[in-house]
Amino acid sequence: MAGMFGLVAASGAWADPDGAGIYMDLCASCHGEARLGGIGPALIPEALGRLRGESLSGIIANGRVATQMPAFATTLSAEEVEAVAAYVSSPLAHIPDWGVAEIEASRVMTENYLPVQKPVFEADLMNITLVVETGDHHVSVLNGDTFEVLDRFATPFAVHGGPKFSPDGRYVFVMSRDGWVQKYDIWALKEVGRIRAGVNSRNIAMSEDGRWLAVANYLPHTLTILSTEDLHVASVREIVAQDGQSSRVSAVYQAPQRRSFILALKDAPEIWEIGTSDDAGPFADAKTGEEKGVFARRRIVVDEPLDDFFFTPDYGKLIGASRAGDRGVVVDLDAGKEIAELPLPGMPHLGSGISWQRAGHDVMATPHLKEGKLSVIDTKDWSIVKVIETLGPGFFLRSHENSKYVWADVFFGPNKDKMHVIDKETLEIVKTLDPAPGKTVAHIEFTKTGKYALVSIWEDDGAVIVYDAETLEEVKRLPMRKPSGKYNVWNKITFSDGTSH
Ligand code: DHE
Repeated sequence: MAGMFGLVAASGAWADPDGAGIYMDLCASCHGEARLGGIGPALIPEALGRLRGESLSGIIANGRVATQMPAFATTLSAEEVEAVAAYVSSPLAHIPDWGVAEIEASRVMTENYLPVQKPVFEADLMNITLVVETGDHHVSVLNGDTFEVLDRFATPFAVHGGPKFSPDGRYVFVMSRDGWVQKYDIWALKEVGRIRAGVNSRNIAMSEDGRWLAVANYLPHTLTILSTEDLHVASVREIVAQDGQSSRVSAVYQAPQRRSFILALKDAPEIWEIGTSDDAGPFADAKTGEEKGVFARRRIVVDEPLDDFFFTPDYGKLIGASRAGDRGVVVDLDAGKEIAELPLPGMPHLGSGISWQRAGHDVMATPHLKEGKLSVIDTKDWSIVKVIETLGPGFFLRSHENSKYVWADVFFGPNKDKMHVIDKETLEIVKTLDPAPGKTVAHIEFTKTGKYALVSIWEDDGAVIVYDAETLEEVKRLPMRKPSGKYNVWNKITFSDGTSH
């Protein structure tokens, strides 16, 4: 690439900016000739959507701090930068093959990795808490009692969604938007290996028995199922609706009691349920018999595509968001049909929904991405219990069975630095925290017993703030690089009340 650079600099700018040509000369060696990524991320519209306000041409011209992305402003004219930006923003001419062979070929196992007989550190293994740091693509492994950082490991570029722990909490799996799945051994504090399960992926889910990890893909239109043991490919299933329509998978969820994965389909009015064991259970009972075997699929036909699911704690029902983002649709998973509708204007973010018991009733709460409010819903009769006004639209909610409070961030707008603390009984905001004026303050996780609540200052020179979850006083600030989600082993593997799944 250096030689190519010299040639270009010596001969001046390209005569007629040819984005594709410039890409091949300057970008392909890191981002791949087919734009599917290499040492740099994939440069395709599906991946670039996440830039969230950062300008693509700005990144090409000025580079990216703390990455290997150089600044091209001295090599390329403004028109040439725009031409490359336009080229990488254009859809791929064809969806690349990414089947069993390609996925298997991408697997890289860590050479010097050896399992250990016991953890290489002293700590309560159930109180380990991971912090995903998206600023420089790392995960910090915290001792949840002392908040000491036990390890900080590099992840693939742009991790999204919650990492998933094995049922015993010993291993964790992390997924990036470019479809890489990384397996990490918490006892050994070492990466075990990684594999690219999709070209552009959404999230992952662990089967109830811990044997399988499902990866929801946008590109190609598939669900990849990996063996958690050695990351081999167990299944790549194409997603085709009954009318022949191919669909992206918006998300995959684990339904532990049903021993199944539940899939939200982006482009088809169907919900899929895929079994993860042959045993009897709600999934096996509800299955129509159209397919048999461990990954048997069941289709649940709905009126329109539904996205972003909240599940009742028994995984018997889900609420999905309508495409218009103005209502929630309740689906009974056993009956396999829609049973209710709820008015939820302002784009509910049901995936962040949490549930708890209030005055003998099961309730859930969801933030809305386009309105400053939280809807609290009775999950028996699907009535709206209360709409809580907030200082702006929020993204994440969290509570814990031992806490009196729900914590809700204000992710968007001028009050993005605020964090509301809400009483679970009165549904009143009891305190609004403002720990880092002007900075985004978001996402909450509790430690195992609910004693502390951990909150992110979501900035490159950010921090995780540890609060006493009862007094709401700050206890500690741990410097972190744009910390996003935090995940406590115990809360996740026990499906703690108050965590979104
Ligand atoms: Fe997420 C979880 C979808 C944008 C950070 N996000 C999820 C999940 C889904 C989802 C389906 C649940 C997966 C799981 O944990 O298994 N996210 C979407 C979108 O559709 C949306 C709105 C648009 C998109 O770009 O895909 C979106 N998400 C974002 C962001 O812009 C965030 C704030 C920054 C980022 O990293 O991209 C973001 N999403 C997160 C985080 C979680 C998440 C931190 C895990 C939350 C948890 O506590 O479990």
